[in-house]
Amino acid sequence: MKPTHIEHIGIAVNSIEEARKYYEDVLGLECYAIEEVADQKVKTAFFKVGQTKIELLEATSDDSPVAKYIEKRGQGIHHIAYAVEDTDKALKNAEEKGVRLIDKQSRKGAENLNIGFLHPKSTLGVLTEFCCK
Ligand code: CMX
Repeated sequence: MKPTHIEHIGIAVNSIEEARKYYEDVLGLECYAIEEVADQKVKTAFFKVGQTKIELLEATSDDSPVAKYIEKRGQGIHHIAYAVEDTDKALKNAEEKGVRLIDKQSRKGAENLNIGFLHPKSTLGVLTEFCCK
């Protein structure tokens, strides 16, 4: 279940409208999509950097995981998402190796990907996502 590449890096921000200025004006990247993921209580904005994407995450409610993250740690890198061939198989494989899962089964995330999270307490403090088409 080796990941093929880093699909995206999720970055928690207070405001996509404010944060995108840095990605567009300083880094020269283009925001190609803005999408709300109601299930995850976030609004997302995507920028491509080669094969990898930057995903800005803005909370859409006070109990959003991103709102809690910013409250505790401030804005910054929130998670790393690895592209895998099969998210459910990758989750099962991680669980068999003793990793605590947040998602026992994949669910739909931004861009209609099948996503699943591993708990940061089991992954050396880095919230880790698997995703596939
Ligand atoms: N990275 C690293 N550690 C994190 C973290 C993150 N993104 N989010 C929370 N933690 C840490 C907390 O700091 C806390 O550590 P301490 O106990 O040492 O203080 C611990 O994990 C538990 O956090 P919590 O705030 O007590 O618990 P939560 O109820 O916030 O749950 C988590 C944490 C990771 C289970 C929850 O945020 C979650 O389910 N995340 C996955 C879903 C998600 O983040 N969705 C948004 C992105 C959607 C997308 O990309 O589409």
